[in-house]
Amino acid sequence: MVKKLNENNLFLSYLLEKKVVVDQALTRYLEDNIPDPPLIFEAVRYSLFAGGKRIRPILCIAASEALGRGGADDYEDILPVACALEMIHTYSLIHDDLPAMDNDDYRRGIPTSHKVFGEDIAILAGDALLTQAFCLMSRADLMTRIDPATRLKAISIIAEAAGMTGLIGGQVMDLKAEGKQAELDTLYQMHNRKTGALILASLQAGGLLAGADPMAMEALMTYGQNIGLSFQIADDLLNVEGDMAVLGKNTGSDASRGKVTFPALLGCDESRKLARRLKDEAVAALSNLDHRAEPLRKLAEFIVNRRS
Ligand code: GRG
Repeated sequence: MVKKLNENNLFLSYLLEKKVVVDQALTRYLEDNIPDPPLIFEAVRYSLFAGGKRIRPILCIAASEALGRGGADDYEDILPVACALEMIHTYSLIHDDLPAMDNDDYRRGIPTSHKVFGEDIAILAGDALLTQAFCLMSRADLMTRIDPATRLKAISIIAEAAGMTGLIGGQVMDLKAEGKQAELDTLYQMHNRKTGALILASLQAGGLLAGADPMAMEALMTYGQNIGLSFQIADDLLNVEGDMAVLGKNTGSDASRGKVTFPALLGCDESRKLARRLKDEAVAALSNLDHRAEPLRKLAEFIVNRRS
């Protein structure tokens, strides 16, 4: 019991430490380029620093660390990509909250971007974040120890995950499925793209920058596919059973919009079991990696048990 508590505290310190590193890097990269007029910078800053958990950048860093790349120089090489992942994720949330999509008033415990800045600036803030992510990953003064072909491959993996075959395609499937019956297979496909693609890309990019061999990459990808889906199931469950005050956004919205979700299709208990099974499969995929993959194992637990 005491050992478990200590392990949990250690992991929470790990998450906090990485979040601070990512937040500092995001501030640095953003302030390298303050635009005129500053309104768009304010809108970007507002959403980027609204208290996100930084799961995707942390997964990217943890994947690289699992392969032995956890030194200070390694951080400098990985942080532009880790921060770009968070920028893309934040853009997707801003756009997802818009009246034309999910029409949400709160995100991360504060009013959504369009509620504060208006729809026009919220759309542009999302666009700016998406563009900025690719500017950041292609900056010649950063990631100087990574060979150009590897960097290009990482950018291409992330671009595909964000694009029509990934996030955007998944979002279109989600919007068009509202109010309709769907099979479990369609739900898997939709969430593998909408939520899973960027999570998988975070692990692939982290592995790639750390020089993963094919076996290690395979392990990271299997882990990524399984936690991507379990992340979405946990999110669906939080929308049914979560505490609004902890979540920082409204609950019950999926049901009222007629969204196709895992709890709607399988019930909460079965969905929870499925999330745990996927988590176990994710952890099992890392069996050939040593103790340096421990944060990834703990992250899988955190993702299915999170309250926000
Ligand atoms: C608009 C192109 C476009 C895509 C939107 C990501 C997405 C697709 C929609 C978000 C809706 C949603 C709640 C999806 C479930 C999974 C998810 C992305 C949850 C939020 O991610 P967290 O928990 O958020 O990592 P924080 O706030 O911690 O960053």
